[in-house]
Amino acid sequence: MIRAALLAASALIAVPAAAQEARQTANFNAPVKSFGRVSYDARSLMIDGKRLVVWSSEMHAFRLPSPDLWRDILQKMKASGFNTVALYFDWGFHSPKKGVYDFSGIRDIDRLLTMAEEEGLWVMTRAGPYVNAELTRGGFPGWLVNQRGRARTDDPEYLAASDEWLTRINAIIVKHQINGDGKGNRGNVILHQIENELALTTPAQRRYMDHLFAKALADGINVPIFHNDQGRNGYWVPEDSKVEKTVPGPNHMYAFDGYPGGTCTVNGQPTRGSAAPDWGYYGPGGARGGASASPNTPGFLAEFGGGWFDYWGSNGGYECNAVQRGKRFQRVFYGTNLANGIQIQSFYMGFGGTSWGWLPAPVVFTSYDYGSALSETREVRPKAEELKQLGGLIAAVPDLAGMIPAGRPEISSDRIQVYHNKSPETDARFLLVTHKPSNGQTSDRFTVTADLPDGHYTLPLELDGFDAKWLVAGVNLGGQRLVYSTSELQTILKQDNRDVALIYGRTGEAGETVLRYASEPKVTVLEGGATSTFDTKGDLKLRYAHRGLTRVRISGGGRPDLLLLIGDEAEGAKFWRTGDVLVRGPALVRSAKTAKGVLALTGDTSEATPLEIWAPADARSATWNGLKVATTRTHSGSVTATAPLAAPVGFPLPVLTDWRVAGGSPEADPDFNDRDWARIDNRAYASITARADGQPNMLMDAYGFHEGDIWYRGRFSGSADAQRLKLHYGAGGSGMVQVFLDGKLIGQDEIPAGLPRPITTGAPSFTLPDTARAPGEHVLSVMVRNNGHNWDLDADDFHKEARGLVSASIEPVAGPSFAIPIAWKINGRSEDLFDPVRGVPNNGGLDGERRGWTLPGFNDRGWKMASLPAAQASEGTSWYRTGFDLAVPKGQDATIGLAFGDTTTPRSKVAYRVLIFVNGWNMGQFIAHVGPQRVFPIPEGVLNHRGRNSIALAVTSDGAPGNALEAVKLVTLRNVKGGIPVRMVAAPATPAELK
Ligand code: IPT
Repeated sequence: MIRAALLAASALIAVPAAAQEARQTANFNAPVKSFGRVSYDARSLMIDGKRLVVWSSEMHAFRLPSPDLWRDILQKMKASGFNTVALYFDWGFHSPKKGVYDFSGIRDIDRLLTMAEEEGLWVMTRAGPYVNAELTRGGFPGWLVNQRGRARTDDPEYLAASDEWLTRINAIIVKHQINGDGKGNRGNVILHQIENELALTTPAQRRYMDHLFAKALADGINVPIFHNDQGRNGYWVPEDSKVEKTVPGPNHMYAFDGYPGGTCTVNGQPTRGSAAPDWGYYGPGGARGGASASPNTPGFLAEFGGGWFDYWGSNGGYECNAVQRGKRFQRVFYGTNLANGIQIQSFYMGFGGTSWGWLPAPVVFTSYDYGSALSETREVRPKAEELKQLGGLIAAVPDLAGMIPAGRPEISSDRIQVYHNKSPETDARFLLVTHKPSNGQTSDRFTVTADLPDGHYTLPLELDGFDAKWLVAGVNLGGQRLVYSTSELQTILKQDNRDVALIYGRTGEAGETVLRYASEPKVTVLEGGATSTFDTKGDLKLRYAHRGLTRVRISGGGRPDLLLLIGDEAEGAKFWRTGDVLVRGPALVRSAKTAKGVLALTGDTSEATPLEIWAPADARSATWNGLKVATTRTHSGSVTATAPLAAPVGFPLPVLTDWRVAGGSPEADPDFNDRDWARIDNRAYASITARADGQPNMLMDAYGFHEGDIWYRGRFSGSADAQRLKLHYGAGGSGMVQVFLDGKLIGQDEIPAGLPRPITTGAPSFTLPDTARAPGEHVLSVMVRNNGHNWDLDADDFHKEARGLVSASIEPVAGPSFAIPIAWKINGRSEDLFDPVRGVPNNGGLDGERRGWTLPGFNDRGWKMASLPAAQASEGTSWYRTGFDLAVPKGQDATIGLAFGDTTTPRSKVAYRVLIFVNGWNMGQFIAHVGPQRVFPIPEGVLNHRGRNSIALAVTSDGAPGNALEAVKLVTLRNVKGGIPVRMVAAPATPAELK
């Protein structure tokens, strides 16, 4: 079934050019509401009474099944300038069976929240029960699809189920709240989300929301509670909003989601489809909309597009999405949000990761890279460097929190607009300079004239192509007074009795920075070129071009010494600020800690890298990743390493040989023993899919099988009427069915990708061979590959669409319509997991999975030798296994992947599909003829980087010539020196360890 809802998420919102004229959309006199250490008014969130721009991005621990690496992601987020991380939790990931929950190992949320705190990030928890997130069933557990009452309503059965989950997840979250749990536990959670984009606002939904809200409070949630509206619709605004046409709900704060700015087309080309929307102070205002829908709470985007997901059968949009919603987009769009008073912004995703195993909903394939700032391979993308600069400004200028419109400046060009905001407390200014409309791409030189706190000034500016400038003016920074700068501020630090400031601009562009002094200071250009003038107002004006790195020392004038570093953008990107230390050079700086005079730095290098450090005087020597660094002092108050930091070394990857192969569809054999299989009976039918009258309930979920492959065996008596088999089945995105009669494949059906709206069910017909008409018993064996249940985006029980067989009839081609009786049995992976350590998403119902053929310790010596590419295709499923050793050099962090066939094209000409198991972990699905993914990154911890590994591939084919496994090789996708220690995730290694 094609559903418009599946696409709704990518809809563009057309927005007229910004008017820069602020509307009164917020109640700046709203009283402060306090929740322990967290409070807010209409202007911003506050922590301990201090205003804060919440600058956040999202990660999903369940999409990285190697808990040690969660820290890597959190460190990279922090280093990229974020002060907050947003976390979804996936109910179904923790609950294989009603009443059964697991929060251990890869599901250890307590550990995740502790890590976030240790890495110095605030946390927004988004606990569902429904989350969407391109997860199978949108995060609902498999067993929930058997509930007949409507989900996401106040149906008692549904509420009881969701309470089961909430009781457990809330118990973990409350311990990590900034306000503590009242029992001595405390952490960094500052905001908590209930539900997700519930756009149906019926009375039953209202009662449901009331229930969730009351449940959160009863469970001890004591930070502000919010819900994320699907768009700026005014759904579930706080009761005291009292804005016409909005829907009140039980929330403390109102938040909404938005993904404007276009996505990559199916051709994989970025576009600049729309301008940045004014979803706040400068917007159309009115009854429905963002800040104006909830005038007493700050602008809050719980999700703002930081990329987009990609579909089965696409042309591989992730690199494109990283560009579409990448550098410049971030400056223009995120800046417009900030200017509009969106004081809480979370980018979805900051790190997308991998929808390994059976996590994905039909709308996505295995990779959930998302084009986010941190790639699936854990690379810090160039767009993350820009985020570091923007986040650096937000951290350096606390006055940005709680700003309000300050009036329209004069602009010399009508192709330019400037959002001008001020802090009511300090009068500091924020000037966001964009094209008008903001997706303009012209090159312009112009002036902006404004009454700034220190006087009336005219700023000469440039905007070259799609871009924005985030400028601050009239602001106290450390011991300095910045009158204005046409450069952007990346950071400023106070070290002992001096300030070190880093500003940057586009390469080659002229810049000027004006600082205020009591008397003329001494200006020394230490490196590069800059000129200065001093006037009677006390303004020191520096002029320079942004090229490489210019260093200027300013002393005297009644202020502490200032070292002003002026870089072009690329220079700026080389700097990392960690606490009160500034480091220049490495590809990443993770931490800087001074103890006993030793500054211990950790981080990554991707090449031989010079290192320069500005640190307070108490740091007398330095180490990098534990090794002492010999340094010399520079004339700009820093030290430089006398030798560059070492580059990572290349390392060889083994060629995958010594494959072994075995047949994997024993269920097709007419003599297969299905004694233990469940009989198809007439149990309750909870699906939204209509079925033909008189058919029993054949759906896999009804029998407790929810993920992956499902087998049916049906016995019937041969007769002249056994001419055709008609099936109706559900199998998710690019799912399939294979049909065997008496041990021989008689056909298969694959659901077309239907890009970008996945088709999820099929109704094929198969002509039965003559043998079906021979008298006696015949056995039909049917395998359905279920590529995920639908999400429930529109709260219409879409996740209850049928999976597995809906109906099957054997009938004559012509003549009276009647069906031959079939006695069916069914088998799959049950709710009692045989591998609870790897958990819910890891396994489906293949015979080889149950036998542990996926596991590193399985003994395959009895299997036949094979080599790849496979010479011959086999019908049904065949298992290929091999092992290999890795020796990634110590102290290096690499991402290694598995690549199938010709990686220069998204699709093979031959048709087959593969479930990829690495050391027993189901790391995804390769569908050769559908694509686009053919390289599968395997995280360290699942992969043993220094030792033995095993691969098991379940290859499913129709057996036609050529439809066989292509070459499989290991590839290094990223390699740096540094990283963090990663242990192997403990999990069963041999079949004997399975339950
Ligand atoms: C929004 C969801 O809240 C989130 O879970 C995810 O699905 C995201 O979209 C897309 O990746 S839904 C919305 C944009 C209508």
